[in-house]
Amino acid sequence: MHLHGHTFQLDNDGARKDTVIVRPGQIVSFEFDADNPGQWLTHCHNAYHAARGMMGVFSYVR
Ligand SMILES: [Cu+2]
Repeated sequence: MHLHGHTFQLDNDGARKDTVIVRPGQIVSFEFDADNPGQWLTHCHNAYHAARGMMGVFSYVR
């Protein structure tokens, strides 16, 4: 999964990134700085998955 507009840090990994592999049935949690308010696309990088709806809008206000 790819989150636009931010980088995040996985709870179990020190690297900052904007994509993470999420396997079927897996839950991934991460921490990020909410310092870029707006509407941001989040989507799967597998084009077939994205075309089938595996995308959404991540939004918040300051
Ligand atoms: Cu996918």
